[in-house]
Amino acid sequence: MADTKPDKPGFFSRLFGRPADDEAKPTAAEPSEAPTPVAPGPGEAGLAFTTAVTAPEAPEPVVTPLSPDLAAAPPVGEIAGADLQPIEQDVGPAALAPLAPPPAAAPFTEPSPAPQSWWQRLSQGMKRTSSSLSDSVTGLFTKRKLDHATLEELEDALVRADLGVATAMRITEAVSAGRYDKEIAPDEVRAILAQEVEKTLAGVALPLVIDRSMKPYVILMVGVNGAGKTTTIGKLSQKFRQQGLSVMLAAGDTFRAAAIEQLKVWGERVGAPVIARPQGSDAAGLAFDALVEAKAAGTDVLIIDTAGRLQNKAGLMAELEKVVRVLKKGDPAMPHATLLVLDATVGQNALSQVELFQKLAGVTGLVMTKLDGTARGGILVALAAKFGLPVHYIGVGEGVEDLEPFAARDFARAIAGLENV
Ligand SMILES: Nc1nc2c(ncn2[C@@H]2O[C@H](COP(=O)(O)OP(=O)(O)OP(=O)(O)O)[C@@H](O)[C@H]2O)c(=O)[nH]1
Ligand SMILES: [Mg+2]
Repeated sequence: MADTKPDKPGFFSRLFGRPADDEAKPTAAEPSEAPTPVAPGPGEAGLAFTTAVTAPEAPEPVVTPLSPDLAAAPPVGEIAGADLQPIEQDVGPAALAPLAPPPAAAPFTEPSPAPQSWWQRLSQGMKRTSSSLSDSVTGLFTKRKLDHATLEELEDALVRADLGVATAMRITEAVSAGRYDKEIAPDEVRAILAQEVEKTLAGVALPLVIDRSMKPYVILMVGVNGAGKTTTIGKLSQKFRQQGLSVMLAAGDTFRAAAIEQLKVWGERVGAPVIARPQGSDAAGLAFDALVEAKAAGTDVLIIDTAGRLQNKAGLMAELEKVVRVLKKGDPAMPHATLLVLDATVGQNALSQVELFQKLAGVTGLVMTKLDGTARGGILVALAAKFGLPVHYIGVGEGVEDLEPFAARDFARAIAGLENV
């Protein structure tokens, strides 16, 4: 269909060969020079403050005959000196935490003598989920005939493990089929569990395919605070770079200075330029600038970070919608992928997060992080059954290799506590 709006010359029309409307204006008006210097991070500020507070000259020891105990006490200067150390040590790292490179330093340090395979990391990471399920199965099926009560208890255990009612019922039915009133070994139950989970997941385990002809293929990362968006961007960038793709990052979390710094650290690590603006800048404008830069540079993949947002922050919600709108004005197919990053530890809450972000930004795929250290990994199965959205990657740790494409069979066997045969 022909666009009948009058053409306005500007960045937008030069870039996309069609007119921009008012949304793109503020962006076009602002320069896109990057990276923009950002305010000193909280780590630096924290250190400076600590030094100022904790480095007074020790006062002259006061010699008074008040108490004989004082004679045994260390001089005041020593006491003050002793106090300085712990304060500086405590405050420094704590203040640096948001800025410190994520502990994902593995590829930049000496390789460990026996590097773990992905299966090892996955199965170990998911130990808490699998052992809580496995314990229920062992408890229920050891030397016991399959009866109605056992099946109900199994269903309850599966629901408690966050697998979702529909999947729990399917698994229970599969376990009972032809075995009623017979003994069934826990291992058999685990094998059926794995089979059924795999069936549920098979349709959603889809790779994220980068269309190299896009230049840039635009990926928007969304999710609530702390879900793992920025870390996942770093891990993904590393993967894309290893595939020979050029990557540009947009520090669209303009909310926090530390978030911009965190992305810059990742950008440096993986060799991806980072487009940033000072804290508080318009995120949609930044996204647009980054798009212009990525196009000009012929970049393969542009990944846009966004601020984590909570359901009650209407302003941040509106900002995300604006980012999507501005990108769509460039090309209705943009963003080519909108990845919702979900933290597995939130369990059932992940379901409402999917609904919210689907409405807000049109999620095209999921990444589930923090499957390590939680017993709630079953939520991924419930998500698959309920939404059928592609699950592209899962994360089982903070390291750069702790993110891998999602594979239904591996996940199903890991959750059931089976070996990978
Ligand atoms: N254990 C574990 N930690 C993870 C994983 N993915 C991310 N993290 C950690 O989760 C914390 C939050 O990650 P971020 O990437 O900063 O999260 P974010 O979504 O960008 O957070 P905001 O910027 O506040 O919205 C960091 O300490 C990460 O190292 C994972 O798969 N496993
Ligand atoms: Mg972040």
